[in-house]
Amino acid sequence: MTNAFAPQPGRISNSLDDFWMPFTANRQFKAKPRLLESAEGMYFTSTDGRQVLDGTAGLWCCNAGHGRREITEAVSKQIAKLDFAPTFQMGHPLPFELAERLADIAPKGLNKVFFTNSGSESADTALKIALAYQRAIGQGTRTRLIGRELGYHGVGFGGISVGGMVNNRKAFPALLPNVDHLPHTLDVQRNAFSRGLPEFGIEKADELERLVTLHGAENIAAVIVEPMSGSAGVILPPVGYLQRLRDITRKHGILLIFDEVITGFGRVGQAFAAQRWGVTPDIITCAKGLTNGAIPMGAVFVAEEIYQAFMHGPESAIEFFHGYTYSGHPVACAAALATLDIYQGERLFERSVELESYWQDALLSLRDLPNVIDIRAVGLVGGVQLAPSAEGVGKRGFQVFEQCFHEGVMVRVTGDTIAMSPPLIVEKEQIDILVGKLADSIRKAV
Ligand code: PXG
Ligand code: PLP
Repeated sequence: MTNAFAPQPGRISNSLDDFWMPFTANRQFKAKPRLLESAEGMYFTSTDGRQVLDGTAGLWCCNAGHGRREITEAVSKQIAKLDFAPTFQMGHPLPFELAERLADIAPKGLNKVFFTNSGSESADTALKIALAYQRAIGQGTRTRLIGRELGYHGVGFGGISVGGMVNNRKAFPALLPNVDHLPHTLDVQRNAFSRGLPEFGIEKADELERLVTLHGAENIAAVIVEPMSGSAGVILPPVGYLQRLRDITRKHGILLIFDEVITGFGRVGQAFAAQRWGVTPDIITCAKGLTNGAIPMGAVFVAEEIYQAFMHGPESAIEFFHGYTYSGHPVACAAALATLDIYQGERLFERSVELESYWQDALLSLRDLPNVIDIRAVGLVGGVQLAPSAEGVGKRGFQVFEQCFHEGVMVRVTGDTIAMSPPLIVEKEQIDILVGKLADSIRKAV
């Protein structure tokens, strides 16, 4: 039993034993915990009273920074006024208002919004909409889904089936049938230390033509990709790649889904990556930044034509047999509305473009440090890839991550790549601190 908390009146025990932590080395963590107790602006405070600069917006969530009073107040007011109301054959005003606000900032034409509670639920919802849409338009043979190697679409069975991170899949052999994968676009050999989008790799999109030939266009429902892969270590789309995917999917009647759970809400410079890179998919998934991480919520944006394809049959018929108890939860909606007000009032989406070149310079200054083999940065997201140590993949990365936390900055590690995505309110001096501490930690790692 580990006692990690300062004893507090009323707490039954100070043990860490009973919480089965997600995506965590539980035994290692509980032996040497990293616990956060409060947060304000760009900083967490740890349970041992240290200030920790947030280099990852929590877990890619808190784009407006922490402790935003506007969100706290909106949530408190809403929970007192209407704590819950069903949205199955009932309604309340907030999700309608929120959907309209979201449609305003989404790429043109993606103006119908289905609410979920997480990115995983958004991904599974998007896949189900795609399959049901193809049936609705008389294309019922289109049952195949195509994801991409190294893709992350959450942890539902749909998401791990189209996802391409092997550890998330390998213990679960009974995945969705009829799935295939495009190759990933990480190419350190040709693209290392690119500034912005990598020059090489557009031809990886042509693999979709090969899959169409292999499976038959008439059997493929949708392609799902992250416009920029976050979880797998910040993998950027090569120049022209997303447009090529758009051209091929359109040519063959295949829906294109962008999973923007990380890239949504200003991470790469506009509201959505689709807008930053000028490619409009048929469906967009999001979560995280939608409520600034304060209350769980996700959403799926759908093109008008897709929604309309469902609006047939008797008016009394439910058009889509899908939904979550908490779809459009009033408290989550209130959090999202307050969050959008902040994003717009403080022009935070624009800020990640304004700071982009400073951010890229700062990160690229690490290129000559020991073991740094690639640096990738766009908007306010960056990845620093280290060579694996002799002890095995991920060891060096974890050591740097732990050292960073010790030095007072929180970064994210995946394999041997350090990923960073500071809140969009970050100041240049804080970028310097973040990158400086990361540099120190890389130097200290063996
Ligand atoms: N799609 C994408 C593109 C994501 O990045 C999800 C779906 C799932 O969202 P939920 O809310 O169900 O977790 C995500 C989530 C990491 C990390 O390692 C990334 C995510 C979650 C946790 C850790 O960087 N992305
Ligand atoms: N399991 C059971 C037994 C349920 O009754 C429900 C919803 O009513 C669910 C799962 C799904 O829960 P949610 O709608 O929160 O996803």
